[in-house]
Amino acid sequence: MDDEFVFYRELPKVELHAHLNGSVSFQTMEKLMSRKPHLNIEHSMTAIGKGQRRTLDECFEVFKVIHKLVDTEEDILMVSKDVIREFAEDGVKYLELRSTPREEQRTGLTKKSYIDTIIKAIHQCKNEGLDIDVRLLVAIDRRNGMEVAMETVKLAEEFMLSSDGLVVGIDLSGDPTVGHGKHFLPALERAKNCGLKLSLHLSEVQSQREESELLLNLPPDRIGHGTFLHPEMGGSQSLVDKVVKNRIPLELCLTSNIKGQTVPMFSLHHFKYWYQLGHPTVICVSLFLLNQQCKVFQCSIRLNPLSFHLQTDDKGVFCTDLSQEYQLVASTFGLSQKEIWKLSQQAIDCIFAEDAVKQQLKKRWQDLHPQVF
Ligand code: 6MZ
Repeated sequence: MDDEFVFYRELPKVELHAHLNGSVSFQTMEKLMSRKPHLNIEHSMTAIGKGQRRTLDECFEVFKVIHKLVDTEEDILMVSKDVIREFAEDGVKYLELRSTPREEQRTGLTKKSYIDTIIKAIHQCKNEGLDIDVRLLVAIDRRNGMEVAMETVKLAEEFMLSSDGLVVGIDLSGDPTVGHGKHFLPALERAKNCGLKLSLHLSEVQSQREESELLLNLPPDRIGHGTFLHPEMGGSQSLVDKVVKNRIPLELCLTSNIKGQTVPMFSLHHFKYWYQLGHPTVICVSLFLLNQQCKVFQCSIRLNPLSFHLQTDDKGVFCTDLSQEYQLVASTFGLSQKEIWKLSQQAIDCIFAEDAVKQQLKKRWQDLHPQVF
């Protein structure tokens, strides 16, 4: 193993954008497939391998296949525990999973037992001593419409009160080309008012500009993707201004955006836009002109009022992990290990768990800090 590889594995990391059923590994898929051989599902139907790409539509077809394989409490328990363990093995110290509660008449699965089972998995992982702190966001799938969205929020509210702080928020996700965000406003407002945090997929595709304007007024606590928010991608300055004014962190998922073809190549990823926006001062610009890019980045981290974080989105479907995502950003945008370290540390401030957890994580990062920088 080379030093680079070891550095990214050992880097303590925070994962805030991980869809449970998109995060199922090859090994767990094997187990699921052997439980349900009659479905005739193969790996090529559940994952997008190296060098492959799909349209976003095709990605959503993949989730439908995975959902067929994960339809009992037993499956959900196994999948959740495996996913948590794999994130822990990848050096993730704090994880926010998100998942859409489903019911399956055939197997007796209910939306409540769906969430209960994920919570059970979180507890079991903790009892097994895994070095990872896990929280859950209950997801609204926009394809299911506004009534289901409201039911989902009510369910999340109940769990927020009964789960000892494990259920912390709501995710709005699903096929971005379906439905309009305005229909979800009442549900999202209710969630916000009762203390659930909001992480919303925004401007994942270009056609969502008007919707993003509306949803940014809530405002959300974090943004998923935000690929088309900025003017160079067909968004607008007013969208960017709202994000900046409210200091809303962005969850950035590079491999997911490339494989889902919403971004044509890594070097054009909007990471770059938000990074450069972090150079509003003369100091940064002059450093940039001196071509001291490392210093510029240090500066941007200190001065940048925004946060953008690297996340996996669907590590199983897109065949990646968080260590790879960090390494990818470093190699694409020329960041040093010291800058990468700061990037991972910065994510702690954007977690939805209470302040005491933030303080514990900051202490962990301090203790794990390498001597070399
Ligand atoms: C929007 C996504 C997504 O909820 O069954 N999901 N929604 N954009 C994406 N970018 C690729 N990736 C995943 O996990 C799978 C579900 O997460 C959402 C979709 O609703 C998908 O069905 P769960 O655990």
